[in-house]
Amino acid sequence: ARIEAELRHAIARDELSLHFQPKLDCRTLEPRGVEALLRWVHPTDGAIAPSRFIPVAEQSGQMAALGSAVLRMAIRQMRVWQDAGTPRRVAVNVSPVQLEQPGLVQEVLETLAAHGVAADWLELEITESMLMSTRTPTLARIERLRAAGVHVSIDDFGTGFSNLSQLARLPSDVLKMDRSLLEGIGSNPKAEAILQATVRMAHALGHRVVAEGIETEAQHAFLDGIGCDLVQGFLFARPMPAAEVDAWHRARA
Ligand code: G
Ligand code: G
Ligand code: MN
Ligand code: NA
Repeated sequence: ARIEAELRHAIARDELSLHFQPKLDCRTLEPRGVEALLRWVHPTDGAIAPSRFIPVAEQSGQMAALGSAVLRMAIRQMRVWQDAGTPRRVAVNVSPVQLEQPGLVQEVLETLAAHGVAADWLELEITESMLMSTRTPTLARIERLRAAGVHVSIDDFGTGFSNLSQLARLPSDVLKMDRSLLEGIGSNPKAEAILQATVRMAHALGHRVVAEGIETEAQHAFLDGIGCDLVQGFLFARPMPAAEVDAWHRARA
């Protein structure tokens, strides 16, 4: 209840910010964009994890406002990167509550236009379970965003109950394999076979594949061997404030 009340002030008091975690080409390790991850630093309680406050926001009717604030912060940062001559694709996590808002498409496109950022620099991450349970109007909204050039990725793939054949029906461009799928690499041949089949099927259906939560060289080597496109994880870079992302890029150049 206290988190709920404090969250109402967090936006106005400027306690929210975004960190950005790089995604890299699996083969060449060239940087290929970032995922925006919300951070809340409360003035007395310190950092509060999104896994604690996002469910509270969803249950207390605050997720639409919070999601709007995240979109504005992300697109503002995209403009800063664009002006600096270092445009980066930014992936923003979107909650089911936001996708149910009839005004979402207009909001996203207007915010991009207001900041002079082209739609195809923006990616929206939507969880697998959300996409599977979604209703027709929501799917139509996602399709309109894609038609405007926004990329859509299926987040946390492998944690839901979908099978690979359902992937063909989803309005998406990118599949993000959940980090729980990577745990068997090097020890569980069946888990490895599932990863390989997932990449092959995703490619056959026209999706790029991102593996997230990579922590070891062995995981990276295996994923490279099965043709995974992009990688993201602590092995390469942690989520960081925008200025640290810039320093990270400069250090690699
Ligand atoms: O670092 P990490 O603790 O940031 O994120 C934990 C969880 O919170 C992840 O599942 C992530 O998708 C979710 N999350 C982080 N930022 C956002 C956000 O801006 N919006 C939504 N809906 N979820 C987020
Ligand atoms: O659900 P979503 O994919 O949006 O969540 C991203 C979450 O994964 C964030 O909490 C982020 O901090 C975390 N994360 C990113 N890379 C790694 C990693 O290599 N290992 C672990 N354990 N978590 C990671
Ligand atoms: Mn995500
Ligand atoms: Na995930």
